Amino acid sequence: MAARKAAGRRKQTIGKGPKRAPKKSPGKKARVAVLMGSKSDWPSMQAAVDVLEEMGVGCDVRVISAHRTPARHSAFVEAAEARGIELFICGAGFAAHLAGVTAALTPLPVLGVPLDSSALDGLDALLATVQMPGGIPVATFGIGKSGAKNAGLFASAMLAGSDAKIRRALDAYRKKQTAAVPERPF
Ligand code: AIR
Repeated sequence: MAARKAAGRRKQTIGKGPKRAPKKSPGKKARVAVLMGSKSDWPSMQAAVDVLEEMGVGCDVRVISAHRTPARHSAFVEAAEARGIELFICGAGFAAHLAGVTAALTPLPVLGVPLDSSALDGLDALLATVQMPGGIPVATFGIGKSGAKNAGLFASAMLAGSDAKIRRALDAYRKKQTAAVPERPF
């Protein structure tokens, strides 16, 4: 039991550790892999993990770079489906090939999040992620944190079709969001 807990904690460690490690996912079977090209992407990609946690979706969070760690990338993606991963969320900045190469390595759905870490404010990553050649699809979201948040919500919605618990959590999320919008701006 203690060993399992420790393994769960290890799985959530990114580099030397994010500012706030995801809490709920370690106990849950990971259904979504959240990949990011660098530890420096964590402040944006945390938005996806926060949403998945709120929806009760277990996730496996990794730093994997299509350019800097290609062997880690292919090993992880090729083993993922057998481990129970059902879809990928991939966030990267600059010439962002993480989502596209992930999609090349697996038929599982890949959601791409372009990140605004370069001098081009994410326009480079957006084009690199969205402009996939026909045959290898990547569902591409908006640039940065809001794109990561929406990718987390979209992933949850994909899983909700066959999981009533996630569907209820999504309904509650929408209700709460609607109730939080004031009628007037003053
Ligand atoms: N990156 C890392 N390997 C491939 C890519 N595209 C991206 C990361 C990050 C940016 O390069 O996703 O957004 C800068 O990374 P770093 O580590 O230099 O801060």
